[in-house]
Amino acid sequence: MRITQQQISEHNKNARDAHESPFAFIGEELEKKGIDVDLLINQIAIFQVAIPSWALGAGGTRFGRFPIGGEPGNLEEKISDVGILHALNRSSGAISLHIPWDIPEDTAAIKELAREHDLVFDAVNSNTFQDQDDQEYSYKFGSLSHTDKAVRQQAIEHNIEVIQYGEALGSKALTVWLADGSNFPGQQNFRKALKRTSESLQEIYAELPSDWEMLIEYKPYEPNFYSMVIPDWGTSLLLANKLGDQAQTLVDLGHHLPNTNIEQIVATLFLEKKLGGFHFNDSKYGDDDLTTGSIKPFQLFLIFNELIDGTDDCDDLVESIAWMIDASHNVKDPLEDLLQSVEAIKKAYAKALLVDRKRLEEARESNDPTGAQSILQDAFQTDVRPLLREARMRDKAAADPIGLYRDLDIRKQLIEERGTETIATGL
Ligand code: PSV
Ligand code: MN
Ligand code: MN
Repeated sequence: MRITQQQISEHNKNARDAHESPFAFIGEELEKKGIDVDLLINQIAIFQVAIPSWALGAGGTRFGRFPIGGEPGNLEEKISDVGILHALNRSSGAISLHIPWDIPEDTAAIKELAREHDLVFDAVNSNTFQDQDDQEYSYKFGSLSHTDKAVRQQAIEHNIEVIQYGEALGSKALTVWLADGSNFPGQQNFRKALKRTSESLQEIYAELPSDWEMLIEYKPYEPNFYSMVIPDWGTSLLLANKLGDQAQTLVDLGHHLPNTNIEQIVATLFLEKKLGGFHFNDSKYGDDDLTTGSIKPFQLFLIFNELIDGTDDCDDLVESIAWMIDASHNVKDPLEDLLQSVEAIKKAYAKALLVDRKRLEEARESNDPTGAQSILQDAFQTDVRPLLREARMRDKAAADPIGLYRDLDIRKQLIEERGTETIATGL
């Protein structure tokens, strides 16, 4: 299933009339403020967000799963799904693999297939939070932190194997998320567990190619509900600092306790040159993995505001961080949900680019909170949708990706191709 350039240009021809006047309006408004609109559109266009291979099916919860039909049954079909997204928005040009959920058996063929869809491979993710059929030791009581050296060794070797797969595919980062921790007070020796984790990570780090990064994710609870070995950004940063320059912290937006000031964490990590990547999603209560921007779009904007505030060159910023989605889709079509997430991320980025930084800094320096708030609100409340649409149309993507997805009845075609029984591996 592929979307043709002709389908996109026909769709765009029909969309052009309705697009022209809102685009002209915002263009004029921004030019009046001295903003170079072409430059802005270019900045929006080059921003790419990686799609996780584990979020292309209906996720479900521990209470039930409601398959959507036409789910990708193998890695080739997952790449094809991400290809559909990228053809529609030209903003999802990378895929992030979770191994062993998605083992690239023939790496050369998989790489070639991705190239045909104009996709590259983003960070590879290891999995030591589930037991696999052919595995010798269980991760029930942890992996890299386990009390038994043999279990730790098995988890270390798995991570090294994941790096090797990633190398063959052209990835440049390994993301490590550990479910290790304890469910009850007294169960685990905190100090020993952290020390063992640090030592295990050293062994993996030693195998990291020189142009790679190791991204260390943190999470306060789940699946362990009393303690996690890497519960917060402080612990992740501490481990990354011990490892060296190639180790960085990865911020998953859902991995914070309610009301945490995530933008401040982002600012601190960025200042320390230790912010390696994001897992974007949204959350009302915990690690809800909802569509990015569906609950707290202002928080997303504030995160981008910190990043842009902390850099001299936005193109460098876009290049230097691994931008990924990590969401689950219980009731929506996953492909529609992912399109919405990418759109929300790019909207937040575009709005943050509009902040009048000179005036904001003056307001801060003169202790004018009212002025500072107004400057941020002015950018946040700008309707940037025409800019994103223009960026897509210039890039030969669809003016309205979800609209075209629906017009072409892509889900129906996928169901005809793959049936209703396929279940995508992943969340
Ligand atoms: C854990 O909750 C997490 O956010 C990690 O990134 C995992 O690798 C991912 O979800 C998929 O289960
Ligand atoms: Mn995550
Ligand atoms: Mn998570």
